[in-house]
Amino acid sequence: MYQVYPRSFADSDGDGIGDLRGILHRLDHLVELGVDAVWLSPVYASPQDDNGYDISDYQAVDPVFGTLDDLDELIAALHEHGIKLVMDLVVNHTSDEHPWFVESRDPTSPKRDWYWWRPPRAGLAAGAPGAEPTNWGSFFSGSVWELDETSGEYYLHLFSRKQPDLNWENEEVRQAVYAMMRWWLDRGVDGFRMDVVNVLSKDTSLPDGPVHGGVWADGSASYICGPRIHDFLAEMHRAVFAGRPERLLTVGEMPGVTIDQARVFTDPARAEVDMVFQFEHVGLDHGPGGKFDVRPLRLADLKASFGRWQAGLADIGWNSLYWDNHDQPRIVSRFGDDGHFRRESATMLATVLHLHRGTPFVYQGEELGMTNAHFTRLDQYRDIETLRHVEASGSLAGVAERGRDNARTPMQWSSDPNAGFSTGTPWIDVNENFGIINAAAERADPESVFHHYRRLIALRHDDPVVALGDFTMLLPDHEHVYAFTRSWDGVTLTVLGNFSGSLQDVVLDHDPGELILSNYSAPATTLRPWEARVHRHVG
Ligand code: ISL
Repeated sequence: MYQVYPRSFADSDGDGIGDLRGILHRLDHLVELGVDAVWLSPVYASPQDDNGYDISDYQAVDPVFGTLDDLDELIAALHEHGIKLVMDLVVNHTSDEHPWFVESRDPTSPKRDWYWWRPPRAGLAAGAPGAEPTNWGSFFSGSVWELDETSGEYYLHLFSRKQPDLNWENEEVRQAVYAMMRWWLDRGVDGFRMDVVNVLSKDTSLPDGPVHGGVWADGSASYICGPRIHDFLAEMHRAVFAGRPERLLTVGEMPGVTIDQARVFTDPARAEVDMVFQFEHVGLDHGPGGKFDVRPLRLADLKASFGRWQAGLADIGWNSLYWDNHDQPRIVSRFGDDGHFRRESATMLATVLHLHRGTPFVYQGEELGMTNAHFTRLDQYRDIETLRHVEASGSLAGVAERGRDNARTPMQWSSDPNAGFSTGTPWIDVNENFGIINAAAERADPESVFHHYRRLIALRHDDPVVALGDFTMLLPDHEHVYAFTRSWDGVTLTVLGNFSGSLQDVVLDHDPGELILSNYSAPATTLRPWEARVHRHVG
């Protein structure tokens, strides 16, 4: 599955912002790569406070991205190539400019209950310090509560103040969302990636949370996998997906989800979602201060984490596999070496991830080995999470390593001006390295990151052991080498990845068989810097 972040993919009309016709012009790239499905980040009508994750009309395309006709054309064109289209479903919150919320601001409106409106804390006046109904902090810094002066009540927003949370306790809210989802399926889309879908159900008593330092508390115990989440997802499945003849796909984005919960969410017998995006492996290099508190990764921790998820979802459920998306820094800069060994480390990381059991996701540009932005000035950043964090903390520490804009610089198509992304001024700076790292150069070089991704995708399509094989972790304590096997029907793949820039000797206690894929051309016994190898043994 390939994720397109439309704002940064390809701009067809020169306004500096990517759009649907831009994607249509670049379909060859996806076809050549061999992807089965595209996940399209939001293109709905939106004030763009959080780049489209703040939706003001679920059934319209934002003019910045094009029209509904363009989207129909994109769906048809993808389908002609056998590629499915999965839309982003953002229904924990709407935009504050959505007509539902505009109506809800009136305390006498029937839509008042569609959102979480609460009076100030008992004994305190609206707007007084500490008068917020709970002490919870927002994902984007500050309180989760915003005061509406007109009614003197607060509304809940786990994300920005322009993203009020819908009240999923309200039956009409749920039915309105399901109707909207059916409308998209009837239009031909093949499923949904569901934004923060495990926070839909809140503890309605809204208790205060523990303070771990800083002003605002952690309210997550009241909304991560809350009391009615399984009921809601099962109901959604019955109302939207059950009985449809098409093969549809759902993946729920679930920060804080545990393996035990993921087994329940993805148990086919329960019919909730097909897979979840879990966050454990992308939190291993966070310090106690959170994502901007940068710590080095210990490879043994990564292996322990993935190993637990592989074992935990082996018999029931299914894993998603990802390094990158529009919220994460670039993996080659994060766990690899984006300097001298960029090609080697990007291809090694891809090999290790893609040969796990589960459905791999490729985020646009990952297949080119695109790197972090390496921005140096605050005025280069656009992301609301980053800007709010810098405002609240007064510091840029960790932002260059962890800011979400690392993933959001324009797709590097060629060495033309603006990397061939736009003829106008891009909404965010193009990474300075586009002259060297770009799709045209990658396609021309048979040993490139792009062609390695293509080979990994082809291997998954051609050899059933990749999709179906059992997973066994080897060398769990080795500090630099990631090693595992996959077995199915008498075939065993052995996968080795060197997570270091130095030579590593590996002793295996089985014959790994023929070398079928590697990121080095000449054979050798010792693993070279960032080398990846896939061996295949039959019998
Ligand atoms: O990006 C993050 C890392 O700090 C997460 O906290 C992220 O906000 C969380 O994973 C939820 O992400 C999704 O919902 C957000 C949106 O900003 C993200 O882009 C989206 O992927 C609110 O809709």
